[in-house]
Amino acid sequence: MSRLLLASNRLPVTVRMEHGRARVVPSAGGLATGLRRLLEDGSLGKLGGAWIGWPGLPRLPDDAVRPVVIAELRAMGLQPLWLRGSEVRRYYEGFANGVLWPLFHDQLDRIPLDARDWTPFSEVNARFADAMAAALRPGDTAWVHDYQLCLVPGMLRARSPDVAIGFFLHIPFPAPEVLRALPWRREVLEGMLGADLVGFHTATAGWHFREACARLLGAEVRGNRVVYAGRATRVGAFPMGVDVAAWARLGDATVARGEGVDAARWLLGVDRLDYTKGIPRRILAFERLLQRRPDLRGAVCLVQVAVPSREGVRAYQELRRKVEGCVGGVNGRYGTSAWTPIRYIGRGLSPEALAAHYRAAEVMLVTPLRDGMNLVAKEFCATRTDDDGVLVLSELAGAA
Ligand code: ADQ
Repeated sequence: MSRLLLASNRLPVTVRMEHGRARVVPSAGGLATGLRRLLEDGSLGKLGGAWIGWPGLPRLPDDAVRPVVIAELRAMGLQPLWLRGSEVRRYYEGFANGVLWPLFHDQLDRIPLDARDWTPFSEVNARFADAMAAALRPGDTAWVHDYQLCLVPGMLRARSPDVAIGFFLHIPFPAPEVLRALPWRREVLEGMLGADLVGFHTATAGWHFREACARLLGAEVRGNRVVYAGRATRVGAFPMGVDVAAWARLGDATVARGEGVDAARWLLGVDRLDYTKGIPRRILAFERLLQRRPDLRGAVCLVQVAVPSREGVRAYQELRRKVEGCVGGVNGRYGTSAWTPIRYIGRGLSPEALAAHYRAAEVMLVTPLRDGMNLVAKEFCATRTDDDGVLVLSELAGAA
């Protein structure tokens, strides 16, 4: 039987150490929520498949705990790839999130001048390729996810030449002129071209990729295929969706329980705390609304839910301070003892609580500066079985 073997930087669950014991909890973020259903509805198990990834611990667990965690994960079809503290700092925070993430979101000025974590980045990609090659049997399909593992398809191809490999990028792919800023653009493109099929959320990302292969590698582009080094790679757009029925049920259930009823009229933002999501500008826009429309003061409020992420990266620590400062500034300037203009929730919410927020909002603000897709916009639409509510959606999100 042909099996499916997945690899992503993070597993769909995170292992946390609490008082010497390991606890397994769902991971946050788009990739995890988007693909977790494969695990939950048993599709991965039925395919006899496995999922390789980092369980999110900042260091190796003790010898005493490790076998217990491994057994628990294996029962779920998951295979942990442990990262050492230095690998988390250099491969993950340094290169993947410090260089590739801003570059692929067109934020060139956020790339550090001394980008020096390429070597650990490619070493960890090689460890993933080794782990996949060891787990593969003839006839299996390998499915590699996202920018953190962009070198894996090429490395796996070198180890297992005949395996069918798919690669999916969850974030935008930049225009060739932007990618030119990366000294290792050849390696990145060649890594992705190790796959038989490269998928993006949008046609634009696929077009950028084909153009980059032609201009920066000299590859031949034939329709949606890129021919390079004697092999053809198909490129396609496969926009990711959400579980519409599940979000609709969650939304209806919160209304049935009478939750989310509030005298104020809500504008709502729900994001990972990330500089690509446009949170400070959203707050400035809300302040401008209060300036221009004094009649709305006391009548509307902005509810911003922001779950912290990548807290080890300096840009994210600075963003957090900036957002908290903006919120405090607006509340200080306009708030009264009876009304707080911005209600800020600086942590993650459960799906039930998120659904209650989506249903309570009059206006949903999804205003990223650049976003591969953005699932929040789709979750909002799916919960609104009442056909009410307004979605303000940035044209710079794939979801648009
Ligand atoms: P993200 O950048 O993480 O994903 P997004 O697509 O919006 O962005 O997904 C976020 C997910 O996390 C949503 O399912 C949402 O419900 C959840 N979430 C966000 N804030 C939350 C909060 N405060 N509390 C609880 N849950 C919260 C990346 C890319 C996106 C792409 C996805 C999937 O950046 O462009 O859509 O992967 O490919």
